[in-house]
Amino acid sequence: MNFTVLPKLAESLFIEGSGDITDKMQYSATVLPDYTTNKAVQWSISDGSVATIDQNGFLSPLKNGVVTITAKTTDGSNLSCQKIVTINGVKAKINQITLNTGYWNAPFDPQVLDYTIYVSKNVSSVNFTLNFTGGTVICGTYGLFFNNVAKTISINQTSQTFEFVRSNVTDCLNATYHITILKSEDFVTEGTTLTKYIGSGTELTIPNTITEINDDAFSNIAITKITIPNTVTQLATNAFRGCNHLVIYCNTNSAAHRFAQTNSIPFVLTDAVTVLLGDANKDGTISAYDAVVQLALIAGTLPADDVGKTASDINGDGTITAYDAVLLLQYVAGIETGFDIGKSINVIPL
Ligand SMILES: [Ca+2]
Ligand SMILES: [Ca+2]
Repeated sequence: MNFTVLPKLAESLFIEGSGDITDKMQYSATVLPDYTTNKAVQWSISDGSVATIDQNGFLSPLKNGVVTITAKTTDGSNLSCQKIVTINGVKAKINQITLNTGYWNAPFDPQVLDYTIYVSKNVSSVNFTLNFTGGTVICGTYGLFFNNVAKTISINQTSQTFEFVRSNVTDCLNATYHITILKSEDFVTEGTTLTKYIGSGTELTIPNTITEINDDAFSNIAITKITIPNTVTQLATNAFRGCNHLVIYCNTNSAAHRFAQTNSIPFVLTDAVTVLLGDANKDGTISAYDAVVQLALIAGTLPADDVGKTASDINGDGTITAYDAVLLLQYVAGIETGFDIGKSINVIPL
């Protein structure tokens, strides 16, 4: 005996979600009975100039008004359900505000009305460019702005707040955006965390008041050298995103040293000591006395330090032996040894 399992069709459908909204809203459609095989629905809206709805039921108001949204089953049952939605309090939007300089505390979002922008302390004017459709945008004494046309505004004080009033948009409330321009030191901080570098230098030293460096603090700028003090104990992975020619200057075993190693960024250890190869007693000259020191190091009668040990190991095999002393004495006697005795070497104290 053969059984054929037939799909269970929807028998009823209703829309869940508010009928009175002021902002975006996601609607859902409940399809019954629960064991309906295909519960997918298709969404539509009566007036696309008032609001839009996507196929996840996500409604985005464009202006105030009344719309009817419809959910329709797609399983062949041909059921549909409608809901009347009244939209109130929609604010007119500026789609984008850009400046020719500065660092925004947050990315521009048409729904967010207040921002702070940090500019370098020697900036005397900025160009605002606004993008909007219909209506007007007026900013204080600077008057009317035109869509996508840059306007230059003087920045005379350390901190200036500009009010952009978006108005005359049909069936929308006016919106007032506030943008504060803050003249800042090149290193913008929050507490002791460095959030952004806004200067134009290419060789920088992080102030020793900084303990943390945030993601993108230096992203995509042309710095070639940065000195990071030991006070910095945390560096975010993407602090130097896109800084392709960067060399980090730091101390051995500092957070910056580990960061450079982990992220394969070239580094220079600034606490390295320069010593002449062969100068076992570190007095700046090579003499027969250095061979005496070498022998004392071998005998253990003189305490060894990393710099002296490295300077004493003429052939660089990792140990100090009588052979190293012989090479040194040959050098003192003017005999060519084939080793770089007398040349500067860098030693990192451990
Ligand atoms: Ca010496
Ligand atoms: Ca040796």
